[in-house]
Amino acid sequence: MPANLTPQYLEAEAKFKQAKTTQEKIKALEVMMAVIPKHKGTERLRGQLKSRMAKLKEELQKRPTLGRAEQAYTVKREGSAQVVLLGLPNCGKSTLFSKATHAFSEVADYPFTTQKPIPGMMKFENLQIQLVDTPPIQLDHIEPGFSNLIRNADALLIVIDVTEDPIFQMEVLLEELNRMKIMIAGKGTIPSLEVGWASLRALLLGNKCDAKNAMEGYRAFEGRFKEDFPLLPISAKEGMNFDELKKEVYQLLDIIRVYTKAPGGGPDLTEPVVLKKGSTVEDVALSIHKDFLKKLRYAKIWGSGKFDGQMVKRDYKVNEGDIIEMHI
Ligand SMILES: Nc1nc2c(ncn2[C@@H]2O[C@H](COP(=O)(O)OP(=O)(O)OP(=O)(O)O)[C@@H](O)[C@H]2O)c(=O)[nH]1
Ligand SMILES: [Mg+2]
Repeated sequence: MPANLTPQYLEAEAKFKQAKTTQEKIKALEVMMAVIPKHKGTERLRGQLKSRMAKLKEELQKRPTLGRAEQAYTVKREGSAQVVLLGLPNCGKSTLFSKATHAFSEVADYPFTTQKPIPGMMKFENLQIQLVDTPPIQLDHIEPGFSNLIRNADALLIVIDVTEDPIFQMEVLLEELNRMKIMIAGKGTIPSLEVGWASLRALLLGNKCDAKNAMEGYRAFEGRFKEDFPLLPISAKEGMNFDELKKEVYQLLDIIRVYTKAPGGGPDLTEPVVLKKGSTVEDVALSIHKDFLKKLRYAKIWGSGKFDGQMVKRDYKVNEGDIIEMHI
């Protein structure tokens, strides 16, 4: 018997899939349980939802309430994505952060200047991406909450000072991430992980490339890690390669921008709809309003290698830059 899931259900399911925290997952699951059609065809699915809910609630209870240090590490997400900076003391995280976001974070020539995460917004074309400056990673001591901050991010920017044994710095970072059960991947597909592990995309930044003899350090670093990660030589101080940096961050995020327009009107190219790669016309409709998703019959699309104004179905996969006209 077919399940005949309703648009409301699918919408809640999409939210569930995108949920980052246990609370968000529970909220979405509650909606899924409330709106799922109650007939024989959904019996098994309803059972699965129920046991998923029980597991999530258990998870929530097991977690102790947040201590002060953990609270300091909770950063409210803003903009199209959250990207966390990571690096050893003095590598130039705050210099990069301040330059890229115009938000304030203290810079000093001594280590351990930054003591808690600081969010700021980086503009890239018509998007705002949140960057989070962080205290330095140190060997064998990770503040409570740091691991969650990293896990909840959409991607990482790993900052390395190329004038100070860059390969060693990267090894220390990989070791500490490993201790937190966080695997970073740059290129290719992310392998499936054991329970309790998280994976994130990372871009490696070889910083201080303006300094004397810095490029030698960068070359050695690049030689060692370029197979596995995207990397870029930068100077946070001088803003070297910042345009490239923003582009690479965008690529790392695996997102696309599409634009909507009303029949007869033009698109607003300053207001992109930001979606995960692989999203469909239905996801675009949902991002406008859930009623839209319910009523949507078809869409017309400009871009996508299609001829202009081609009619497409609800499950059509949209591409970067597409302009979509919804018909209800
Ligand atoms: N030459 C050069 N120096 C830099 C660059 N970026 C940062 N620095 C210097 O490196 C020192 C540390 O910079 P910060 O931005 O405070 O480094 P941080 O990684 O935030 O340091 P912590 O907060 O202590 O972890 C300062 O003296 C900066 O001026 C760069 O691109 N080139
Ligand atoms: Mg700092």
